[in-house]
Formats: sequence, structure tokens, C-alpha cells
Amino acid sequence: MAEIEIETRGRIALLTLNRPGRRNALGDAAIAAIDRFFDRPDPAIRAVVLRAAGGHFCAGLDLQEQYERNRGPVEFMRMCQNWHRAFDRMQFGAIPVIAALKGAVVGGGLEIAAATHVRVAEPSTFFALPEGQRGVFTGGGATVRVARIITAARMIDMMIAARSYDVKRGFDLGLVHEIVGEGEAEARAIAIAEAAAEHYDVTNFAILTGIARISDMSTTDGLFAESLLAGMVMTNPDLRPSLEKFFAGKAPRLEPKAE
Ligand code: 1HE
Repeated sequence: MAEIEIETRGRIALLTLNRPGRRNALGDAAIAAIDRFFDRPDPAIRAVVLRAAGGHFCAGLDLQEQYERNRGPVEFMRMCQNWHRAFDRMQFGAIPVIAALKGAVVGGGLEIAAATHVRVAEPSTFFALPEGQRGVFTGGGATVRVARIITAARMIDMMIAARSYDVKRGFDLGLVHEIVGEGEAEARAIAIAEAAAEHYDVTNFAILTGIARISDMSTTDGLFAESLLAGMVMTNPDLRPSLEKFFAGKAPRLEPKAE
């Protein structure tokens, strides 16, 4: 059984972390499979759902594999770079990735979740960075991706004070975007993926690659980059029928919604 299972349903790919007996801990093979998938995704795939088998989303780095391999510093650094590359491809690959979270989202599990674009979570979800307690460190991108969501100061506190956050706290901190009932995250993630698959490619490209990159830029560079992206998106010839639909009052109405 593959540790990462890939199933295609029309325009949606379902990526399943499929090693529930080890709480979906990620070893080299799993990271390589994720990297391969996002390196050259099938052009027919327009959105991805990242889900997990069993009761937990992901327990992070496969500590057993690390213990057995006993990697040296350079080998471990290279391994971290493999994680960074795979998760960068996911974050900046221009395909929306919707995560269905439940149970433990810890260590490297939080690192992979932080590279997804929309995070839907069940009440059982909890977040932690237990590396401090285990005498190790983050290496799958948390210092960049998690710190940017919750702030660097809070990430330091999270690790030093060994905090874990429940789903509600995760929502307040931006780790979760929507809380659903137990057992409902996957269906909701698929529904969001289906809707996002309807967007124009160029629009998703701008949203997914532009916003995160622009937050790394100075104000002047960011505004310039935004105008470039907007110039590309707003001159998409396919946009005209969509605007005509809006003028004709046929576009879906925006409704205020409590989420
Ligand atoms: C594992 C792993 C793992 C479980 N690597 N085997 N991550 C951590 O420190 C999290 C470590 N895991 C846990 O704290 C707990 O397993 C959970 C809270 C996630 C779930 O608890 P529970 O009670 O449901 O399961 P369990 O009994 O602890 O684990 C079930 C089995 O999975 C058990 O093996 P078994 O042979 O005794 O059945 C565990 O050993 C195994 N297992 N987690 C390997 N992570 C690029 S650097 C990234 C930095 C990191 O991610 S460091 C890791 C942080």
C-alpha cells in the first residue's frame, strides 16, 4: 500500500496520507511522492484535496526512519531541503490545495498543512510543534510558513512552552479557515476544491502565487507586482462573458454568511 495514495475524481485529485498505523508520519518515500505529484501535475487537475487515513492528519517526520538511518548533519539538511522543495511546489504550484484536518497536525504535519491554501478542520484537530520536547527542531518549513501564519513570537512560545492548540484556537490563529463537524472535513474540502476548480487558471495562478510572494516584497515592489498580475488577469479574454453574466444579473449573488 502506497504511503501517499493518489486518486483522481474528474478535475480533483485526492492525495491521501496513508500510513495510519504510524499516524501518517512522513518518511523519504512519502516526501518524494508529494514532490513528484506537484512537480508535474496532470494539466487536467484543477484542485487538490489533501486528506489523511485514520484518526490523525499527520505526526510529522518519521522519527523511526530518522533513528534507524542516523543521518549526519549534511544528509539531514538535504532531507529538509527535499521537504522544502516538495512543499514549495505545493504552495506555489498554482493549483489550489484544500486540506481536510483531523486529530494530530503536529511537527512536520503542521508544516505540510501550512503549505496548503485552505484548511478545513474537524473538532478533533489539534496543533503542536513537539520538536522542542523531543530535542529536535523543525525542518520542513515551519520557521517560514507557520511563523508567518501565527507570528514568529508565538511559534517560539509554542515550542518553548510546549503548547498545543485545539481547533478553536487554531481557527483564531489562522491555522484553520473553517471548522466543520466530526467526519465532515473531507466532503467540505472536496466541495471547496470543486468550486475553486471552476475559476480561471490565470486567476488561481495570481491568487496562489501572487499573494504569498508579494508579502515577501517591499511596498513598492509588491504594488508593482500586483499591477502586473492584475494586468494579466483582467485582460484574460475569457473574462468578458463572466462580466456580461454579472451585468445581466445572472452571476451568483454574494450573501453575508457567518463562518
Ligand atoms: C510514529 C510517529 C512519528 C507516531 N514517527 N512513528 N512529531 C512528533 O513528535 C509526534 C509523535 N507522535 C505523537 O506524539 C503521537 O503518535 C500522536 C499524538 C500523533 C498520536 O498519538 P496516538 O496515541 O494516537 O498514537 P501512538 O501510540 O503514539 O503512535 C502509534 C504508532 O505510530 C506508534 O508505533 P507502534 O509501533 O507503537 O504502534 C508510534 O511509534 C508511531 N508513530 N508518530 C514514527 N512521528 C523535517 S523535520 C520535521 C520535524 C518533525 O516532524 S519531528 C516529529 C514531531
